[in-house]
Amino acid sequence: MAELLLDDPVAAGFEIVHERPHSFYPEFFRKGDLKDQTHYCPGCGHGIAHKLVAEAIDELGLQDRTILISPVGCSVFAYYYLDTGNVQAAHGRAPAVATGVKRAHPESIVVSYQGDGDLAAIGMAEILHAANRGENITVFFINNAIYGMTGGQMAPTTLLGQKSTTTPYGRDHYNDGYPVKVCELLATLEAPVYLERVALGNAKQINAALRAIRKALRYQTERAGFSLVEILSPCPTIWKLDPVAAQKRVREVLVPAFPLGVYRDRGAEIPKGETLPPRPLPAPPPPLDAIPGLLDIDEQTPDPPAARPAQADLRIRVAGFGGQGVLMLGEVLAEAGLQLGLEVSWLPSYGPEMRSGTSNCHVRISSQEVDSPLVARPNVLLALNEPSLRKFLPTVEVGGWVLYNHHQLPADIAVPEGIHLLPLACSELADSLGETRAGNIVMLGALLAATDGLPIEAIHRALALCVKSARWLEIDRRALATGQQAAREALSNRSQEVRREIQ
Ligand SMILES: Cc1ncc(C[n+]2csc(CCOP(=O)(O)OP(=O)(O)O)c2C)c(N)n1
Ligand code: SF4
Ligand SMILES: [Mg+2]
Repeated sequence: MAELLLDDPVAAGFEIVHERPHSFYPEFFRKGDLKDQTHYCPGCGHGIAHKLVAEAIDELGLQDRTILISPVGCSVFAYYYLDTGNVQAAHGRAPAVATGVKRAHPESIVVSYQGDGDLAAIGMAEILHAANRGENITVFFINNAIYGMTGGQMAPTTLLGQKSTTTPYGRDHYNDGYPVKVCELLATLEAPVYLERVALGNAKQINAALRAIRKALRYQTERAGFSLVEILSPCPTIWKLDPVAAQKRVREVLVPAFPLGVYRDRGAEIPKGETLPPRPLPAPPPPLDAIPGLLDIDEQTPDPPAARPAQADLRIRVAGFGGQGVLMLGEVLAEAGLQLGLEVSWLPSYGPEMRSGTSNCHVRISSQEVDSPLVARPNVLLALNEPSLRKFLPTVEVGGWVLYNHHQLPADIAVPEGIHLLPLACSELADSLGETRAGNIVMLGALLAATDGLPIEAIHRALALCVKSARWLEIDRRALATGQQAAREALSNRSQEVRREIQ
């Protein structure tokens, strides 16, 4: 009989008046000795809040549409309990993740579930901006006035005078500021649709919490916009109280500090009989074939040349001053790699100054997938100024090439053994063409002459794509040819010298 009761009580003639929400997994698995417990301490508000959320999802029939974003905190494992879609976000970032999920799947019901450390400390920017954008998501904010998971540090909502591991003498507003009232704060914003604070201090409060949770979810189904329900919640373990005393503390200490109530309800502002206007959906994206036109891209991209190098592994560091065209030179190289059908990456790195600060970029051009865009050991260094040469020369791989923007190296710099060096006054050569700033492309021409890594046709195609002005394209083409010519001469003079030395 006992088995029959458990397996199918309806068949046994019983009427089910209350059961575990279907939005909960039938079983919660934990390992070893812990298998009969949830992750939560006895009397923890998270368990109650989970159950209310699961019940509301059931009642609204949203289980198959709901995606829960779990936080970092004691409820990090919310996905072990709620049988919905689940994503776990980095500490504080749940509203940003929820935004992405909701925008990608507008018909899903996206729930961000967060503690007070998560939402109001590290995640304050995320929640403010998601609320301010009026994202059509629902946030359940579990305020237990402490960092539970990490052992009781002060949270933004910790009360004045409350002791925590980081406020051992009690929170003092001179040092630690005042408790942050999240509902009141968000109510200063235009966009939120529904903000209510509830509590888990007794059965009556818990019932009111369920109503608020249900309403917040319903508003999302109506595309009303951003809702947040703040839930004052007991944390018996860190508060060092038994579960009953912890609930009492919610009623007698937390509620007076964080008044319960509705801080915004656009639904209530709508006259009776009318419904909330649905939040307008964003304009649909333009059709794919309209995008080149919108971005002003010439669709007649040349066909890639047939000869894709079978083996390519160029790890290039381009470095110089801001304004020397360092990043652009890297872009042209990467674009040339693309033109050859190779795998490429381009990673810029520059100081805050717009001009004359340092600037460098990492370029990889490879016949294999690029595992990392960082180039720590380049096999090509294009050093457009002396500080860059000094900084990056020691990093160049043996067998690699170093091109330096001067006709000779500084006297105190010795080229490490096995490194090919080509000093060439690229900016001066560009100057003779009437544009000092084309020194970067002169150096590119020199690189083509020195190595046979990239065919010139690919560079021409890349230049045509990267350089928008016809005047500059013309200058760059001449700069490329000048660099090639000058490098060939320099290299041939050098080999004659070497031959002479040998004779
Ligand atoms: C980026 C980052 N910073 C800090 C932490 C450490 N950390 C984990 S949980 C937590 C606070 C949790 O407190 P709360 O959000 O209030 O959740 P509760 O455990 O009280 O439910 C912190 C600071 C982390 N995991 N990641
Ligand atoms: S430490 Fe507090 S918040 Fe965390 S599970 Fe225990 S009672 Fe809940
Ligand atoms: Mg907390």
